[in-house]
Parts: sequence; structure tokens; C-alpha cells
Amino acid sequence: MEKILITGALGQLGTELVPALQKKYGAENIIVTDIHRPESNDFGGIFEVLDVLDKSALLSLHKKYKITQIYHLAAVLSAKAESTPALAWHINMDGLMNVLEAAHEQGIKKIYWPSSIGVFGPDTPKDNTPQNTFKNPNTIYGVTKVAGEKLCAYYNEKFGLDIRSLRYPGLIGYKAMPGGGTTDYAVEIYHEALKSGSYTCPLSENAMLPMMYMPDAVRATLELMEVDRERLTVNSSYNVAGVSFTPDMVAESIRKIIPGFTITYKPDFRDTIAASWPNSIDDSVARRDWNWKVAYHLDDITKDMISHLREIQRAEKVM
Ligand code: AKB
Repeated sequence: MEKILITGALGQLGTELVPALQKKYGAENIIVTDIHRPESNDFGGIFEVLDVLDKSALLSLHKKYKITQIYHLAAVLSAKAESTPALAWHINMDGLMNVLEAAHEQGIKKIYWPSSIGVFGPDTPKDNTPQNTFKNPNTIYGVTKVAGEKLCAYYNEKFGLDIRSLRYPGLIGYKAMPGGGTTDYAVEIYHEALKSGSYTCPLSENAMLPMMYMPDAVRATLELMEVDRERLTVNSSYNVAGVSFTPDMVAESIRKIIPGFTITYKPDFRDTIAASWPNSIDDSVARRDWNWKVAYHLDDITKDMISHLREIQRAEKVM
């Protein structure tokens, strides 16, 4: 039986990945961890406080639960990382090194680690960015993701760890707010559309970025983790495409449901980060190797986000 430990589980991705893993493997086999205890344990099941920088705590959890897989999600995202580069390096790299070393020492063979479109930089081809191309990011986040990909490939080749990874685009979901990312606007905009009917966007109106709806991101992650290793031709991280859009296009999509919605633009440093990232992603290798296929496009995302956020608003009013 698998025993799966998830780090950084209270973040945007973990909040949706944990229930999916609990459903698949049973809540008693999923060890949900984060640096802080949640206010309420909405996940049910097992929760442990874990700072990924504390390798001995990681080893103690292995002793306690006999971990067979780790989903290592704890990381500092792109926008926040720019204001704390040393901390971002420490958490993103030393945290990953601790997980890989613990896995290697304790015989934990299977690891999931999220990479990002942040590995790409200003000299990368912007449209249909290929799987293999220049990876010269000009953000500290991107530097940690490129180094992380190399580190994972090294542990894979040298020690036979089965490490799998996706280069996520911006992730959009209604269950948790993202924190510290460049693509966070694409979640905030839906919340503000319902709260106030208007949004001030930190990216410029034509900032085209690759994005993905959370059900697609969770499915992509589980599909990649389930496929036979022999089918994988990439031992660093896979490009996965969802949908590409600009803030202007999301605003237009929202107006199909909330006609009076308005958007204004106040681009800041996040716009510069966005300008260094791809417009769209070529994920043909993922489609070939493990049959990846996106399900949600922009209007599907808008419809689903608004309907779920409305439900949440209604429930909050009743309480
Ligand atoms: C961010 O904006 O930092 C993340 C990412 C694309 O990796 N959402």
C-alpha cells in the first residue's frame, strides 16, 4: 500500500490535489503537511507540521509512516521570490535537496515535484514554446526551477529515483487563493468581479500567458504519476498546455456572465515577469508520451469559477 507525503499541502495546488489523492489511495494513506497547522482540518485524515528545510523532521515522518511517495509542493512563487531572492533559493532549492536526499537515503522511490513555465526567459521562443529550448530565466524563481529540473534529472539518472514533474502554467481554481505568483491575477479577477464588479490588473491588457484550470492540473499530475515509467521520454519536466489568454480576454469572458464588469490596468513588476514568459506552450511530447489532453478552455473556466464562487458567497451569507 502506498503512503504518500505531501509538502506545502495548504497551498493553491495542494488544496485540490490532497482530496484527489485521498480519494484514490484512502485518507489514512495520505500524510498532509505544511509549515503551519491549518485553522480547521478540512482535509480530514492525517496532518503533520513540516518545515521542508528540516531534514530530520522529514526523516522522523518517514520513520513514523513508512513513506513510499512524496509530492513536494512547498515553494516560493515568482513575484514573492523577487523580493526575497535568498529565501526563495533556500526554500525552493534546499527544500528540494532535503526531499531528494531523504528519498535516496530511505529508499523512497517515487517523487512528484512541480516545475513551471518560469523556467523560460526572454530569449525563449514565445509562441508554442517547445519542450526543449533555451531556459535562461531572468527571475530568481525561474533560476530555482531550472536548477530544480537539473537536480531531479541528476537524482533520477544517478540514483534511480523515479521523479516526475510538470511545468505548470498559471493555475486557476476557486478553492484556494494563490499567493505570490505572477499569474495570480487570473484568480483574483473572478473574486473581484463578484465582489465589486471591477478589477485593477497588475499585468498589461495584452499580457498573454499560458494558464490551466485546477481540475486539468490535478488530472495532469495524477495521470503523469500513474503512467508506466517506460513510456516517459522526459526525465526532467514536461511542458503541459492548458489555455492561453490575456487579461483583456478574461475580462471579455467575464462580461458574458457579468455584463457590467470593468477592468483597469496598473502594470507593475509582475508585468515585466509576464513579458519574459511564453505566450503559449507546445505540449506535444506530453500528449504523445502519456496522452495528455486539456479539457477546460477560457469560457468553461469562467463559467465554472463564477458558478462555484457564487455558491461559496451564498453559503457564507447563510452562515
Ligand atoms: C507564478 O506565477 O509564479 C506561478 C507559476 C506560473 O509558476 N503561478
